[in-house]
This record gives sequence, structure tokens and C-alpha cells, in this order.
Amino acid sequence: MIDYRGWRHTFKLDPDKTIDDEALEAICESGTDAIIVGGTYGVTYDNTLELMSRLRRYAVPAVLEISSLDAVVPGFDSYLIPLVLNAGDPDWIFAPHVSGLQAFGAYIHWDEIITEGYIIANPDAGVAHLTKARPIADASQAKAYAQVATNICRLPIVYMEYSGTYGDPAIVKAAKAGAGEAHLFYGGGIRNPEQAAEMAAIADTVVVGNVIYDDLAAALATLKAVKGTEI
Ligand code: 1GP
Repeated sequence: MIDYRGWRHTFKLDPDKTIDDEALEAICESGTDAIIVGGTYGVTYDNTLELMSRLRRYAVPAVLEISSLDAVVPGFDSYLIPLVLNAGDPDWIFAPHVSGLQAFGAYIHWDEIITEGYIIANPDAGVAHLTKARPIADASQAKAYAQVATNICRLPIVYMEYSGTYGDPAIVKAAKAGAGEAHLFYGGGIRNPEQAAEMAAIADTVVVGNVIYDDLAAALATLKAVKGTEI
């Protein structure tokens, strides 16, 4: 099992977005703890395979966060399986998992599978629309969702997802309190070292995504900020 509990900083790469070789090398050799490959729309077998092949030139661990059963590509170090805890459309809770097991059950190495309890907190994110995510009303609700993940579903990871916008530290703190023994990922809208350090002081792992494609130098600057902090 990959040691995600030791991760403080990760970059998330979207197979549907373009990254040139030089930028990819800078990301992979930055000292980040892992590369997560994932996205909401336009993720295909071919673009995921292409990105994985390019990532395999580097030593950094690469994991696939599965969002489409058409894009399950072998060869990653591990596979992250999201359960969207606040999905308003129940088909996004277990239906894809059942289909996935029917399709791939015989090939799964269970020690490469890591489940994440997703709490989608940005109502404008693509993933919020896709799953019809219920809004997170307040900190107490965020804490309760995190408790559902860890104490009821016994999931090892809680993922506080603000994809596309910077989150509310009070909400993330509440999720951390509810997560207990589970490992807390934070992702969403980190664009500078200050934001990275702020969320790294609350969450176990921060995930930096979109800024990679908009401002590579800013993305790389988040790493030093996180590595210098302790939770
Ligand atoms: C997205 O949580 C990640 O799934 C990172 O979010 O792209 O907004 O950095 P950003």
C-alpha cells in the first residue's frame, strides 16, 4: 500500500489539459510527494494512458483518481476511489463502484485501492454539478460529513474538495476535527504560498491543481510553503 499518510503536498494533473514536457518535468522533479491524475470532464482512456506514460519517466509516485470507468488504466502505483458523501444524485454514491467491480473485479489488486470520502464544498465546481452535490451548510455539517466518512463508513481518507475556489479554513478545520483518525486531503483554489501554508496547517495533505496550467511558477512556489509547515 502506498504511504499516502506521509504526503504533505501533491499536484493534481488533469489528463484533459495540455502540459508540455518542460513543465511536466518541473512538476515531477519539484519534490512533491505524489502526482494525482484526475479530472471531471474529458478524461478518457487514451489521454490518461498518455499522461501516465509520460509520468513514468520520473520517480515520483503517480496515482489515478478514478472518475470514469472508461479511463481505468493499469500501471499506476495506486488507485484512489472517491465516494461522494454529499452527492444529491444517489447514482454517484455506489452505482459506478458496482459497475466497476463487475467490469474489473477480477483484475483488482486490493492493496492498490484507496477509498476517499469526498465532501464537495464548492457548488460551482464541475464535480458539484455532475453529482448534484448538496451544499455544505456550515462547519458543524462539514464535521458531521467527515464523521460519516471515518466513523460510519470507516474510510481512510476524507477529501475536502473546493475545486476551482479557495476554501473556508473554518470549514476545513471542522472537517479535520470530524475526520479523527482518517487522513484529510484539502484541494481547491490554492494559487500562492500563503494559501498553501494556511491549508497545510489544517489538512494532512494539500492538493494543488489548476494553477499548474495557469502559472507554473506559482504552482511550484506552493511546495516550499507546505514543506516548511507542520500540522
Ligand atoms: C481538484 O482538489 C483539486 O480536484 C485541486 O483544486 O484545481 O482548484 O487547485 P484546484
